[in-house]
Amino acid sequence: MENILINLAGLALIGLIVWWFWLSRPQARRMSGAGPIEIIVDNGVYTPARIEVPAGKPVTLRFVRKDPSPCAEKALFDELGISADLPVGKPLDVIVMPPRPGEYEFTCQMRMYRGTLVAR
Ligand SMILES: [Cu+2]
Repeated sequence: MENILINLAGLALIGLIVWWFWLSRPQARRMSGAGPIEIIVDNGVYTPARIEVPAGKPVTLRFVRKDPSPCAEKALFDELGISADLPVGKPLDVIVMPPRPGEYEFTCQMRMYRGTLVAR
């Protein structure tokens, strides 16, 4: 009986790990109200990395860079023609305006940090 319980616990743990690594997708963060959307820059990821915004309206993204490595120093929005230098530990507001509905990528200069604006 005890062995079965241990096996069940093991299965549950495996299920959780599978869910965590393969099945859970980052939630798109929807813009709430008119305030800036904060994006944490740390450990090689933007958090959130997928952000829903309205198309054709200016949106303020507040980058908070915690990663001091040079890799994190720029935020580039190629399709929007925006290049921002992010100071370490000091929030920087970047105003973007995706012209049409669609997905707009933003990255660091080496394209290791990657995020997506989803304009609707
Ligand atoms: Cu980089």
